[in-house]
Amino acid sequence: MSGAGAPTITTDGRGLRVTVVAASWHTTVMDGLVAGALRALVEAGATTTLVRVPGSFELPVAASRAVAAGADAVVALGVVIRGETPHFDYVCQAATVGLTEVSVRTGVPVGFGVLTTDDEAQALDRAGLPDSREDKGAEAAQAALATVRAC
Ligand code: DLZ
Repeated sequence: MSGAGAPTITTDGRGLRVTVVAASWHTTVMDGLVAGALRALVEAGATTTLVRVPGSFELPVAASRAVAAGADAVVALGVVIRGETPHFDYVCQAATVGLTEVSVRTGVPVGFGVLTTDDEAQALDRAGLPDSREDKGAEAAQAALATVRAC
């Protein structure tokens, strides 16, 4: 975990089936997020499935279906960059509320790895790429595993 006040958590994914649901907008950033999440899950010993959807708006339904198919945890990854239209707010709101609803309704942890940034540079800095400061894909994966173990 990174950022002010972030905890240090250890994760054990052995015996867990984890589905990564990932949007496809902003390819370079998404490549970093997906790679970081899968790396963290494999290092923790989890079994992984990757589901790609078009945009972050579609993440909640993909998460819901993953839970219905038996996932022990879901990691949701997306990038929404503020534009000059209100679309940013609608997509962010739909993804955030939808993923929260899936998690609370089903009791299955959903790691939230949806970046909502003002520009692409901010997103690249959090994407787990070689020049990034942070790896939000891996952090979302670790949070999902830790929540399974905590509950
Ligand atoms: C339409 C749209 C826009 C403008 N921006 C993004 C974005 O920055 N990130 C993202 O993941 N998706 C974006 N989308 C697509 C929507 O999430 C969705 O796929 C479409 O509205 C179709 O349902």
